[in-house]
Amino acid sequence: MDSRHILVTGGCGFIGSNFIRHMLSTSNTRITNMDKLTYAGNLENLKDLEGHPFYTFVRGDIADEADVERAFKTPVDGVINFAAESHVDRSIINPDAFIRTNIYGTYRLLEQARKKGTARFLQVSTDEVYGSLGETGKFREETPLAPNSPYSASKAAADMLAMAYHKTFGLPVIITRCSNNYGPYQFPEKLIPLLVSNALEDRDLPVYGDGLNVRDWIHVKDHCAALARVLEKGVPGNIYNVGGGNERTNLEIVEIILEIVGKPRTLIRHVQDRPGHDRRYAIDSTKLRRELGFEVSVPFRSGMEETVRWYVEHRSWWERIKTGEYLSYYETWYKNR
Ligand code: NAD
Ligand code: TDX
Repeated sequence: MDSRHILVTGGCGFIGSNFIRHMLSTSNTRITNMDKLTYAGNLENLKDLEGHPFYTFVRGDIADEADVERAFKTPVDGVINFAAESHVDRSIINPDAFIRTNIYGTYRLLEQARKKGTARFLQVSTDEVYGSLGETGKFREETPLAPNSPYSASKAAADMLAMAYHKTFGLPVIITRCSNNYGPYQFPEKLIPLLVSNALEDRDLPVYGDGLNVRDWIHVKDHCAALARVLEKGVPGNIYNVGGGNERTNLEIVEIILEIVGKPRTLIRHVQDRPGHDRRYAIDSTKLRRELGFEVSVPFRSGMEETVRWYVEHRSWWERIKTGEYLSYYETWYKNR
């Protein structure tokens, strides 16, 4: 599928920006990136691509019908929808934008793709739609949806709507559900970049509750490679789980970061737990491996060392973010914890 034209939404965020760079360096795909530039969208994440002949940026909101129509004006061969409100804690403070963007915005994209007869629609979803696991077991594609936060409920709603467009209208929808990503350009409200940047500033490292919640970490490079594979070879109407096979408690993550940056454990501060905090996520990616031949390639330890080094070397990137709106969010959320 070389020389195709893909519409990427939310490409100025963490995973979208890594994905666009991945696609432009590994294929002849032309990319239009439509992003609203919310607090999490940052043009700096793709500054190196300015003037690239295969890359176009348009500012637009997926929940705005006119913006979406404009984005589809030049025919597109496929859509990959990253655009979302993505932070669980913010969805607890105020779910409004989550409902609007994640549900209504996905609906607007699906509707336009249906009108235009778009050949592929990849909805980038999350393992959080499955809810929380106990000490054993893994999420499979057939695991019933049981989201616990406004964020994950909005993503689950979008998944169901996307699959309904496949079943009802024959739109070639594919859904991926990935576990927790880490890597460069992640907004420093998420656990790993928050801890690394706080440690570098000798600030407290907030750990929710007992710190024994488990996440399955995958390097963003592996997630992007998996998405490229699914875009090319995935079968419409299917869901593919994407996992790193790297289960770690949050406290283990804190310890690894402290060790890499050489800071003391005294920075750790246990704070009040997140309401509705999912205890454990673990993903079974057998289907992706067997049917599409995809394997993760970044070992966790070296991926973490490279990631921490990136935040050390890009201090001005996160320092510019940790001002203004960020500080008021951070203070509101952590004030009483
Ligand atoms: P992010 O918050 O870093 O980026 C989201 C991007 O979407 C930003 O550039 C933002 O400006 C844009 N956006 C928000 N609302 C928009 C709107 N209405 N119209 C157009 N653009 C809008 O998020 P991320 O971590 O890169 O996540 C990307 C996608 O992957 C999300 O759909 C998320 O649910 C999913 N996901 C994330 C993870 C993870 O660990 N980060 C894991 C699994 C799935
Ligand atoms: O300050 C913190 N302290 C802390 O203990 C923060 C921000 C988080 N945590 C805990 C909560 C979680 O158990 O760390 C874990 C990871 O938290 P987040 O980085 O907020 O990620 P999570 O809630 O697991 O959701 C992420 O993975 C799935 C992404 O933000 C979602 O977009 C994705 O769908």
